[in-house]
Amino acid sequence: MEQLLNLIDGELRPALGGGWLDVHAPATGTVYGELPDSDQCDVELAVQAAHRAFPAWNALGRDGRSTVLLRLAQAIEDDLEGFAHDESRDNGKPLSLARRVDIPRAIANFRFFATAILHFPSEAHLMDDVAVNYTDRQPIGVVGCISPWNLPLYLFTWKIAPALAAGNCVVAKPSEVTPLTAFRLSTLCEKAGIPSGVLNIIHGLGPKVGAAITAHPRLPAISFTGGTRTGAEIARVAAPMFKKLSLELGGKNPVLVFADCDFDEMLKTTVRSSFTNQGQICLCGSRILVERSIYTKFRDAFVERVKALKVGDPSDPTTDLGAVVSKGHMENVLGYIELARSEGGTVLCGGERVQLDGMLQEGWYIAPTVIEGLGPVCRTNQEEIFGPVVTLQPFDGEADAVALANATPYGLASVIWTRDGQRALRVARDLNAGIVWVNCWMIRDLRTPFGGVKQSGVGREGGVDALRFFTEAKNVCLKL
Ligand code: TXE
Repeated sequence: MEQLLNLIDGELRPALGGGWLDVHAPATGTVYGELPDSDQCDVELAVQAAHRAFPAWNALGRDGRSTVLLRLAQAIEDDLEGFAHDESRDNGKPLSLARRVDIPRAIANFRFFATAILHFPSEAHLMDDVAVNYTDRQPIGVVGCISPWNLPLYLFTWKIAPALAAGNCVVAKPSEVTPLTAFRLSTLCEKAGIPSGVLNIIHGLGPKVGAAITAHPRLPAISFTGGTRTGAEIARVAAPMFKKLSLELGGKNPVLVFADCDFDEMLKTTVRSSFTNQGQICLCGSRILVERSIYTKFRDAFVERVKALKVGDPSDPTTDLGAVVSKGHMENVLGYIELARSEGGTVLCGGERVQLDGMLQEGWYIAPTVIEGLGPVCRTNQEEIFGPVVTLQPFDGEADAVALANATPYGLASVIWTRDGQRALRVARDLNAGIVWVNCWMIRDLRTPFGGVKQSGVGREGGVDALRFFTEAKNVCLKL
């Protein structure tokens, strides 16, 4: 049994209350470890430590902090295999995916913000011979970061890296469903030179630890990634406290396939954008909208490719889909497949739990599922399922495609497949989304603003947007 610990004030320690929570391996459905069942007392300890550590961390300066974060990035890279195995075991995703995407991106997050802070621009405004203004972007002080289970280390570091680089100290909470790589990271901090109290990692339940972070009066900013419902709860608590909030929430992302697209490239990429990480990425395309003239051709070719995907042992290099993250989530996704059937949908492939054999027979596996025959307003096409499930809908012309694409309460990401450049520009302009990919998916430049509109969240992460979120702008006006 692995025993995971909190990191508070530079010390790895259990919860003050002494309680423990089970952690499961989705591939086998078994308990592999336990994590501290922390509560507001542990959060209080961490907040005090972080405030004590802040002056020296801020005084270290951008160069000093950059050096420490680069050392931490290197320490993760030196242990990439270990982190990848832990991430796969904890989340159920294929080891090949953790090795190729999750851990390299966590390393890149630290390296990106360790250098971005060195070039973080500020402004001056000269008023002829009257005065000169400069904008001083100072760190907020101590911030709260709460992250989800789908890309555990990738999204955990996406928040703490800019927060730390900007000079803040952090009280962070990884998901209780996938705590392992955050714990592994905490064992590297001291050697990397992260001073005690600068980064504090508290494990435990959302409504206990996450809620305590959200409500803590000495955490003036909260950066959250997770479900829209939880995001609304965090906003309900934080808004009357006038906290600064970054909310990266759910999505119901459309993929618009026009008849003039590069069919083979589109098909290959659309299988990826549908089922990577078992469809558990907020950027996955779950509603595929196809121009009617090629609908049948697309449907038959797509279903054939999906049927060929291998659901299997995450440690097997030939596996395309591993296990979904928890028993509860598996049941939730299977429930949505039943709902789709009851709403009149036709399941073209998948649609059920996959029972593997041997050690894996109790694992939480779902066959990649393609559904057609549902209109835009049913629950299946309105609600985030966040599993290996996509729906197909035909459209007639550009205006119909855009209307269908925008017809949900979400607005995070979207994909357009067309060879017509003018049409790509027009449709990209008209889509209610924070991110639009044209003839590609998941190409990520960390300098770009990342986030969504409507119920997909508030604010933007990435690049200067993240550094501006984790700093406060002060206008200083000097009379000449
Ligand atoms: O997220 P939660 P979950 C969506 C997806 C998924 C749904 C729920 O639809 O099915 O969200 O997933 C902490 N106060 N996305 O359960 O509950 C919790 O402990 C403060 C999309 O993982 O939002 C965890 O650390 N914190 C998303 C974090 O919030 C609370 C990625 C996320 O948990 C809390 C993941 C509370 N009251 C899920 N309750 C994306 N945009 O990528 C929970 N938490």
